[in-house]
Amino acid sequence: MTYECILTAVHGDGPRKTGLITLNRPKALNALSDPLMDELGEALLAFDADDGIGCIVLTGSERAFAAGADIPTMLPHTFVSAFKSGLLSKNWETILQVKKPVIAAVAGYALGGGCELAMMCDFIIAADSAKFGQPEIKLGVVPGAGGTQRLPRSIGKSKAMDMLLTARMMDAAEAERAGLVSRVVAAEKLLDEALAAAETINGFSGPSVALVKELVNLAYQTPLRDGVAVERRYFHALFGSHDQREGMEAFLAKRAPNFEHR
Ligand code: CO8
Repeated sequence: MTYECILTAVHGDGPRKTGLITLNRPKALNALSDPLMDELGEALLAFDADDGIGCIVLTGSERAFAAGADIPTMLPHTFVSAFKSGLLSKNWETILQVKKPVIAAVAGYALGGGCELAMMCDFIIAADSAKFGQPEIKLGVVPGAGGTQRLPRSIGKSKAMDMLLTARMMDAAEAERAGLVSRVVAAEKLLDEALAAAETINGFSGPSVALVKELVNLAYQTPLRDGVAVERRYFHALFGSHDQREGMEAFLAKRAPNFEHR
């Protein structure tokens, strides 16, 4: 499949591979136009449906993961036209339908919708050049893809308010201290690190991986007691899988497991 605003590739040597999606509007710092978001939605769903893919890595360029939604597209809208059309692509939240892990590999700017898109991924690996921010307030608007909701859950109220109200950017070191990103690596190692993390995940049992993702996301939506109850049931359920028996037998036999993702 050929796209105009993104690039796709498949990486890895194992039986399950990694789908790599690179945002590719360099002249606009990967601003998230509707055509780009539509292509991204399509590519994410295609990798999610492909049994040969275990994990997805989403990245941008050295200079920008994405500098936000496309400002020229938004400019002419009125409240009524925004409300009636939804304003931006319906594919802004397609990423939330993906069952496989999606790792954001962020270098340079991740601003506005770019920061929101990174936060919709399952975890963020940052280059030391990464800069995160929600500068919508400077444009006379507010975030529209979850920034006011996911940022406080990720880094706490005080830092989130600071970033959202002052529009200041957070560098990679501060983002790691605050828990927004899981690790920071030298910019030139970013993609290798993200692909290596994906490769590790690809080696595990697909059903366990998908259920871990679902359960962690559930933690944001349910009281603790209910979340733990669902976790217990999924723990029990995996004893009906081939891979539970294989994983435990392999451990006891001191050999590598041969997971069949069933
Ligand atoms: N949209 C469109 N074009 C952009 C954007 C953008 N968000 N950001 C940068 N560009 C373009 C510039 O216009 C410029 O184009 P040109 O060369 O044709 O003039 C090119 O990228 C390079 O940008 P700069 O010359 O400004 O580069 P600098 O290095 O000087 O500055 C910055 C880099 C700091 C990233 C600066 O470009 C900037 O501040 N960009 C805007 C950041 C921003 O405000 N982002 C938030 C946008 S609003 C949003 O994301 C809301 C999301 C809502 C989602 C709702 C879903 C339903």
